[in-house]
Amino acid sequence: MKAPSSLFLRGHIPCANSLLTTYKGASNATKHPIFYFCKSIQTNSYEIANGSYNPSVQQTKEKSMMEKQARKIESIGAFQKLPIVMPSIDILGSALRKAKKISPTKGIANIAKREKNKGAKQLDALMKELAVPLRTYVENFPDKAYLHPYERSLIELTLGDGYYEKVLGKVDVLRKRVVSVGKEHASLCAKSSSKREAEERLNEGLKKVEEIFASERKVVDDLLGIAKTLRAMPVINLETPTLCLVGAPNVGKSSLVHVLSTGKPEICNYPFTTRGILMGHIVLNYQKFQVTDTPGLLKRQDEDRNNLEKLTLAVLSHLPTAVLYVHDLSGECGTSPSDQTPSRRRLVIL
Ligand SMILES: Nc1nc2c(ncn2[C@@H]2O[C@H](COP(=O)(O)OP(=O)(O)O)[C@@H](O)[C@H]2O)c(=O)[nH]1
Ligand SMILES: [Mg+2]
Repeated sequence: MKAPSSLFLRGHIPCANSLLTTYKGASNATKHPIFYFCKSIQTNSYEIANGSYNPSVQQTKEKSMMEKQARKIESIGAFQKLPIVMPSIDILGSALRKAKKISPTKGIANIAKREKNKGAKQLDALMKELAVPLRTYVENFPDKAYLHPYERSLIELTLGDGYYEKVLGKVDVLRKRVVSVGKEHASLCAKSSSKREAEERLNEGLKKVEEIFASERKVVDDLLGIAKTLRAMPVINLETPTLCLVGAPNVGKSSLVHVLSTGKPEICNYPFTTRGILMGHIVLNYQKFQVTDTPGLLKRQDEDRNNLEKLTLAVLSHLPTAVLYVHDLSGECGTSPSDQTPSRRRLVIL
C-alpha cells in the first residue's frame, strides 16, 4: 500500500498530508494540527531534435501503456451504471405471460401444423424472454479487472472475495441452460406428428423451462442484491479534494464528519459502528471538498485486519486523499493513547 502522501504524487490534488490530533473527553479540548506538505518533482529525460524535446521510443511505448492502463482505471462511478436487475419472480412471470400470448403464424390452415407452429414459437419466446435479461446482466456488469482499484476493493471487501464473479458466472450458466432446454423443446414441438402431441410437447416444454429457471432463480436475486449494495456505495469524485478521517474505533471520527460536513454517519459509543465508507461534503469559499468517514483501525498487522479495516486501507491506498488522523487521548474510546499511535505511524509509513 502506498503512503497517503505518495498518492498525492499522482497529481490528483495538491500534495498535502495533514495529520491532526484531537483530544476527546477533556473539557479544555485542544487541537494540535501538524501539517506535512510533500512535493514531488517529476523528472523525465527527452531527446532534443531540431530544438524540440522528443520523447524516446521507449518513453512513447511506456506512455501509451500507461495511458491504456489509466483509461482502464482512472474513472470511478461504475456502480452507478449497473443495469437494473429485475426480481427473478417478475422475470419468470412476465416471460410466461408474454410467451403464452404468442399466436401461430397466420395463414396455416392445417390444425396440427398450426399447433406445432404455435408451440415452437411460444417455447422460443419463453426461452428468449428469460435468456435476454440474463445476458444483459452478464454483459453489463463490469469485469472487475477493468474497474478502478478502489471499486475493485469495495467489491471484494463488501461482498466477499470471489462472490461477484461467482454470482455472475452462475447467472450465465442459468442462461445457457434455459437456452439449450428451450431450443430442445421448441424443436421437439415442431416435430410433433399431431395437434395433440404438439399441445403435449408445448406444455411439457413450458413446464421444463419454467422448472429450470425456478430452480436456479435465486442467483438472479443474489445479483439484484449485489447491484443494490454496490449502488448504495458513496459516490466519490476523483477530481474533488478529499479528506479522509482515520483512527482507532470509537475515537469520534463519525462525530467529526457529522459536524464538519453534510455526511450523517451513525454515531454510537461502541466500536465498529461505521461499517462502510461514508462520504460527506464541505463547501468553503465556493470550493467543494469531500470528507470520508472510515471504519476504525485497531493496532494489529495488516494481514490480521478484518474487512471493515481493509476498507479504510483501500481508501488510503487507492484514493487521492489528505488524511486527518483522529486521536482520543482520554482513552475513553477503549483503545489506550499509546495503542492509537503505532497505527498512525504505520499508516504514515504505508
Ligand atoms: N466526550 C466526548 N465524546 C465524544 C466526542 N466525540 C464523539 N464522542 C462520543 O464518542 C463515541 C464514539 O463516537 P463516534 O463518532 O461514533 O466514533 P468513531 O467510531 O470514531 O466514528 C460516541 O458516543 C460519541 O458521542 C467528544 O469530542 N467528546
Ligand atoms: Mg464511526
